[in-house]
Amino acid sequence: MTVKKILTEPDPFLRQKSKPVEKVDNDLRLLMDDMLDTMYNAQGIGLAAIQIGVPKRVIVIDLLKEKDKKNPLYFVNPEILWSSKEDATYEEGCLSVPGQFAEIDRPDKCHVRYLDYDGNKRELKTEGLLATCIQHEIDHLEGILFIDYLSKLKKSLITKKLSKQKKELERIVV
Ligand code: GNR
Ligand code: NI
Repeated sequence: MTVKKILTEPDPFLRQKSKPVEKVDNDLRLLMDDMLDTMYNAQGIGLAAIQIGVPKRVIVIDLLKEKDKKNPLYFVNPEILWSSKEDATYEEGCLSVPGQFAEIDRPDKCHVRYLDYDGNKRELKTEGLLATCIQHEIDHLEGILFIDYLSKLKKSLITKKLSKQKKELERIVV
């Protein structure tokens, strides 16, 4: 169980497409455990493996509805089978886009097929925040960030701000 470093925009790694997992084995479960630790530590509700530098199609989510009661969900090779025509709007943030938030429209409901922590095939019907979060995480597997849905101007303001912050941090650390 280890808290890993979360990659932040702009980082070319975040733009790469993650590869399907061939087998859910103990090594993969160790990765999922580390992802969960990293996510809880950063107080996020979801994390994709690519955010800690591993280009595999693995997602963890915990909406943390009840305080002090963990309810982790694991999705390996998730696929969206169906999504609703109706959209929902949520204020999204991303651990890889620190300190930035924006309202994003996505389908309100979606059905996903995936493998769970034990490698069993599963399907889940989701709506609301869980549906939004799964879609946000599946986007990471394709190298997509929520800021890609904003206007060119808004997006470039955010990336400029983040690269400036990064350069300043590097200057201090090095
Ligand atoms: O912690 C997170 N909150 C969040 C809020 C609205 C929509 C999506 C998310 S996911 C985000 C964590 C993260 O960056 N996952 O990739
Ligand atoms: Ni994210």
